Amino acid sequence: MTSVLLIYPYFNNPHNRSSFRFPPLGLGYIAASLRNAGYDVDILDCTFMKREEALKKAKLAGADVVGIYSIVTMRNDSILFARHLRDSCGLLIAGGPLPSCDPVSFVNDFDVVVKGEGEHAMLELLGAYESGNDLQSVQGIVYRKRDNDRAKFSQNHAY
Ligand code: B12
Repeated sequence: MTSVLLIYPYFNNPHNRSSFRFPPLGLGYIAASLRNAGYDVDILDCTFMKREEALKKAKLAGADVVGIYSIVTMRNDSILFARHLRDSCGLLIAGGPLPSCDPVSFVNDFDVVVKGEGEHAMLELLGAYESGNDLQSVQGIVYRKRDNDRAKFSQNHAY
């Protein structure tokens, strides 16, 4: 069955003395939803890692499908992971608060951007990926369509 890696590209600043740390709740929800459907899912939480180590782990995981979280402070790192994994996975998906409100700035580096909640959208995307179907039927996503070598955006509205 298709394997999935979900990445939380937050790197804690070693000078940060605060004892508050926040696990990637949204990715946990998505992982639960996919695991309930029988998928093999791992979460890579980079909070206490160094970039080099995290990039290596992500590549070694060898997942078919990679989903990466982003907010404004994680934008550069989410794109760094996407470029690093571009050629080693079958489907690269961006999600979270920033891709939800600015999807177009992610479509060059990702195959698909999910707008809003990811639990159901990821299930639909995995279904389309496994059956080789067009993404046209998946609601709430933005992706690049190639039409006679001209790239154009397609936006499937969920609401
Ligand atoms: C709690 C919270 C915090 C906490 C903890 C953050 C954490 N790591 O959990 C604290 C206080 C630390 C925090 C800090 C900051 N936060 Co804050 N935070 C929130 C808040 C209120 C809730 C986040 C949450 O837990 N949501 C619930 C989970 C279940 O939802 P979720 O993470 O969004 O995930 C769902 C979807 O986004 C989607 N999804 C998520 N990831 C992925 C991945 C894929 C592949 C897919 C397909 C889908 C997907 O599916 C998930 C499940 O439905 C949101 C506002 C909000 N209402 O969402 C702001 C919010 C995320 N924070 C924001 C900001 C700006 C910050 C700070 C930069 C503030 C600052 N100036 O310091 C810092 C950054 C911290 C950092 N780590 O870099 C912004 C992000 C804006 C943006 N567009 O990027 C938000 C949206 C608030 C806002 N409206 O401005 N934050």
